[in-house]
Formats: sequence, structure tokens, C-alpha cells
Amino acid sequence: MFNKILIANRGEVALRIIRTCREMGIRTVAIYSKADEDCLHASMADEAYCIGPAPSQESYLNVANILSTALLAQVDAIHPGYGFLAENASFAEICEDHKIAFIGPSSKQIRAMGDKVSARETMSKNNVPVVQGSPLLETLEDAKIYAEKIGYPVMIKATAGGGGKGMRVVYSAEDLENAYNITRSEAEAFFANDKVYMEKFIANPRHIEVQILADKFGNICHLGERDCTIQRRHQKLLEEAPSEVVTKEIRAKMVEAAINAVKAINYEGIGTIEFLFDGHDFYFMEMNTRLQVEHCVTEMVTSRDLVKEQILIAAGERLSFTQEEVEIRGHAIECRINAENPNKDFMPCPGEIEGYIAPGGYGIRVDSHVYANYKIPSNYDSMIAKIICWGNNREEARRRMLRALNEYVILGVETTIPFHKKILRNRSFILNRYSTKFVEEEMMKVEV
Ligand code: MV4
Repeated sequence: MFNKILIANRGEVALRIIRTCREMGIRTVAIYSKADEDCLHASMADEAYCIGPAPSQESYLNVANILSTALLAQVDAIHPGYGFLAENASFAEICEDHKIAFIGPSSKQIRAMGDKVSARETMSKNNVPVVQGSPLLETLEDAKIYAEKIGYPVMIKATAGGGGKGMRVVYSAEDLENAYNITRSEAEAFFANDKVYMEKFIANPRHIEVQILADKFGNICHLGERDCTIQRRHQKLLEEAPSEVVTKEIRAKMVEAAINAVKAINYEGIGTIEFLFDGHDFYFMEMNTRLQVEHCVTEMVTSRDLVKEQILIAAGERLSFTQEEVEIRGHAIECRINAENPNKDFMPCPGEIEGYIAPGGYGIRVDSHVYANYKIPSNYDSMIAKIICWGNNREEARRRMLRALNEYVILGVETTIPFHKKILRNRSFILNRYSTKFVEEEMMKVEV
């Protein structure tokens, strides 16, 4: 087992990882930027090193500084958390080259899923349903041929894309040329790769994802699904587990597809297979080769520590449980609390937290790095907390979450707490009848 792990991240996820390391008897090394000198992850870890100035490029994304800190502190492994370097294949490769374990899959497996056209191809060859689509589009003529074959509406997507960047819906032949050209130039600008492909557009889907774990001995387990349909501009706001729109029959097929996906690339680590679900059929969208922000809802309904399993796998140990031992119990909901103003187009609202009282009580978990008089820097993501709640069923969880949101006091900065209360009281949310358009259709209506 590892003796010492460097956590290449900040904020709540850094604390999340430090906590599990401590329970496992593993020493921790924090890194922090000049803007994060007062951050809890720096004080909570066994050692902490400043690795650069505030901008992420010069600190949390500064591979040379992170690696030299890891070598200096003589760590066995690096945990990247999520965001920053978590899905950076070159970083994983550099760790491999320096005999430091990257807590995640191999650089090869990250690359295999980073290219969407080759990922789609691998999946469809291995009994994982994919949306009807095209190979790489070489020319506009290609695009025209495939659009006619697939039938409008279609989507043009960057093969290097993901998470909603570099994609466009095309409703009719007149719009094709323009959409094709714009998506290519956006793809070039975002990813330095202008290769695009086409998919049939699935209108009003749900976003359902399956959590999987795979160790180096070929043991593969799933921990069921999460429903992450409630998003705004591709940022998830609220997630739940399990999904009540997924029937037993669909669930069985979906987890089988997710396991096929993992087997297809000999995946090692924890990962998520994302699907679009139209109420009847589901389709592979992408795979996330990292720990995810919303992993906590899975932890709440399975009582399994995903970070612990992730560390065990990276250290070459076996998963600590078998599929037969996995039981999904009750229902969990997570709300991501951001320092943003929902009334000003979710404008980030950094600054000092002048008063702070976190919710608590039965069935509530708060993962956060903030405290009274903490100054939220403007350099990083605006997520400041996650509330995760558990209930015997969805309605109990929903009421418990509302209770916790009402208890939460955060003074001095605007937060998304009021917006979450509105979601939880929305009729379509309560009835569980909505799609990825929920926020724009249900939440942005102007009251008169
Ligand atoms: C789609 C789609 C409809 N049809 N692909 C958004 C993020 C990226 N992972 C893929 N995305 C989508 N791909 C086809 N063929 C709709 C979306 C999509 C979406 C998906 C999940 C959750 C929220 C979304 C919001 C807008 C679009």
C-alpha cells in the first residue's frame, strides 16, 4: 500500500481525498497556490507546499512544479481529484515515467476515451449501444451525405470534445454548411483539433450515468446509476441516485453495457459511463476516467467509499467487495452550491464569507472547504459546497434536502441555494417528468 499521496487539487475534493487517506493510514501532501494560503486542504494535510501564483496555469496545472514537489516529498502516488489534471493523459504518462502512481487509469486508457470517434467505434464493436452516427467527416460533402442518411435533426460534434464543448444541433439542410464550418473552427480553437463527426440528435433526453470500478485482477463492479439531468450550460446542478425513470429492465441492460465498455478497453480504476436515455433506449455518450463531483450520491446509497476503492485499485490491491455484496439502499440527492448570483445569469460572486452555519442532522452530508471569514478567490471554479442527503425514498430525500438548504447560512456572497430550493419545489421535478431542458424551460420563466 502507498505510504504517501500528493493531492494535486484544491477545495472540497482535496479535503475529500485527505480524509480517506487518513482513515487508510496514508500520509498526505497538499499543494496550494499563492491565492490558497488560507485553504483548509493546506492545513489538513500532513505536509503542504506552495507551488505557484494564483492562476491555475501556473499552479494547479503546472506539471513541472507539481512533479518536482512529488519527487521532493517522496510520494508514492498522485491523486488528481477532478478538473485540473484529472483527465490529462500526458500528465498520467509523466507520472508513469517517474514511477509515481497516477491514481486513475493509464494514460493509454485516458486517450482511448478522449477521442470520441474512436470511443464510439470501440463501444459499438463491444455491444455498447451508440447513437446512429458517422465516422470522421472529411468534407462538407461527407457531412451532407451522412445528414441525409441519418435524417435531421443531427448534431455535429468535435471528436476531441466532451462535456458540451464543440457541438451543434442542425435542424435542416440549409443550416448544415454553416454549422459544419463553425463547429470545425470552434473545435480547432478549443482543442487544437478540428476533426468532427455527426450523430442523430436525441431531443429531450435524460442524462444517466453508471459508476464502475475495475481492479488490476479483472474484477469489475458497478454501483448502479446516477441521474444528472438537471444541468445548466453543461454544468450539473443537482444529481440523484438511483434514477426513478430507469426501470429494472433498463437498469440491467445499462449496467451490462457499462461493464462491456470497461472490458472493451481493459479499464483499470473507477470510471463513469454516461448515457443519453430517451425513455425507451439508451446510448453511450462518453466515459469519464476520473472520480466525479457527484460520486457522493453513489456513496450514500451503497455505503462504499469510492476514493478508498480508487486508491486500492491504483496500489494494485483487490476491490474490497464483490458485486453480490453491493446493495442500493434508499435514495440520495446532491446539490452543488456555487458562489454565483442566479439573478445575474449565474455571475460568479467571489469575496469574503461573512457568516457561516452549515446544515447537519440525520441523513445530511456537507462536503465543503469554506468557513466563516474565508475569502473565496476569483481564480477558480465557483463551487463552494455540496450538500448530499439520504432518504428512504426520493420524496423523503427531497424534503430533507429542502430542510438542509433552509438551515444553510452563507453571508457575504450570493449563492445558488435559493435556486436549488426552487428546483426542489418545482412540480415537474417532484413528478420526475423533465429532460435536460429543465432549467431553461422550468426555471428561467419570468414571473409576472
Ligand atoms: C447529445 C444530445 C443529443 N443528441 N448527443 C451534452 C454534453 C455532451 N456529453 C453531449 N451532450 C449532448 N449530446 C446527441 N446525439 C444532447 C446533449 C446535451 C445534454 C446531454 C446531457 C445533459 C445535458 C445536455 C444538455 C444539452 C445537450
